[in-house]
Amino acid sequence: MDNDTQKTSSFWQRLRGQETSGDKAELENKQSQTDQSAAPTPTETSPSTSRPAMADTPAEKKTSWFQRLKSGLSKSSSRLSEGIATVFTKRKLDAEMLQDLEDLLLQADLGVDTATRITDKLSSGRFDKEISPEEVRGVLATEVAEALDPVASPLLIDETKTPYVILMTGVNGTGKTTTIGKLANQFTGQGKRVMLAAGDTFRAAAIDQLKIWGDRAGAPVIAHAVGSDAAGLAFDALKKAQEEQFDILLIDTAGRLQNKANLMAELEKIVRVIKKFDDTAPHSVLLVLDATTGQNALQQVEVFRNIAGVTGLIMTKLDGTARGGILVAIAAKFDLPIHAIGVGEGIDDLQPFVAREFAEAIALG
Ligand SMILES: Nc1nc2c(ncn2[C@@H]2O[C@H](COP(=O)(O)OP(=O)(O)O)[C@@H](O)[C@H]2O)c(=O)[nH]1
Ligand SMILES: [Mg+2]
Repeated sequence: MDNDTQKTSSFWQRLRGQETSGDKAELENKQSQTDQSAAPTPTETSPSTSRPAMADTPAEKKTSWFQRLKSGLSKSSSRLSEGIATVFTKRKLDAEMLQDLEDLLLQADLGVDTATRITDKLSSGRFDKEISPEEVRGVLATEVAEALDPVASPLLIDETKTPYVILMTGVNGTGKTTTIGKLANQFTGQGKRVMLAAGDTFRAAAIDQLKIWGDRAGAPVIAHAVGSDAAGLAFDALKKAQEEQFDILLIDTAGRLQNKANLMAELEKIVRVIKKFDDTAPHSVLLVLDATTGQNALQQVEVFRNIAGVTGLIMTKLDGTARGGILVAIAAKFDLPIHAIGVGEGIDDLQPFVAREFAEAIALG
């Protein structure tokens, strides 16, 4: 393993209890020390607000996350399981049942590729044989997990980049600012020094909202006046983050897709300015997608991939939507890593994306 790889850490690993032995030793070490050193490494901007539930044991955390994922996706999964129960009332699998199943999967936003794969799988091995709704859901879970597996990938922070620059993009209202807050909180919870840049300079409310998240997460926010140049703001923030040796800089952006040319020009300018400081930055360009928009999300990936060079996806609002299947369609269509999912408005409601868990939650309920 080369040095860079060693230094590349997954902030999910520790939370998920998959820490390397080195991390584990470090954690145990910390626990055995005195009270004062048991606290996370203090930063200049140590927050007064609460941290994520880092005190939970990884196993507890994992169970509660899976429960929350399951309850979040319950609308999607109950719609699927009720549909499957209605279709598979006869005992022997026939062409009509397969057609009905395909329609059902398409209605659930899973996408043509996955729907066809599932019906092909069923027809090849089980045609004219007895089949139960449970078996169909089992095949659904396996196929969905297979479609998601290649893209489920944690966000890796290369610690040799200081700061590691993350540009957040996406249409207005998808959850960019909220997700920045959640991510920042997880990073500061690990003792990282995080700075936020209020690059959505279009609305005063957007700047204020980021400041509130910055307070909660214990991350200073660099902001300019409303209406000022977003690229200029990104420039100042990166300069400051470099000078003051911050570990991570998260840059918020506006998402006015109504005017694609303007948005493109603005994002390009931000990237150009960032590269003047560090030609390897931005190190991650994340696209935030709102699950409730369904098929629309596919188009957004297309657009932002072209105009912003998106490196990874985060899907929000998977709590309480019946359209969670869209994530499967996106995984099948685009070869882009899916890093995390949003399952609520709270600071702890951002989970790493795990293919098998998601597949089970949506297919088995
Ligand atoms: N239920 C739910 N709401 C979310 C989630 N993420 C963001 N939101 C809400 O979506 C709305 C828009 O979020 P915001 O971060 O302002 O979006 P932005 O315009 O892309 O910055 C806010 O009311 C958030 O609280 C999520 O995972 N679940
Ligand atoms: Mg915003």
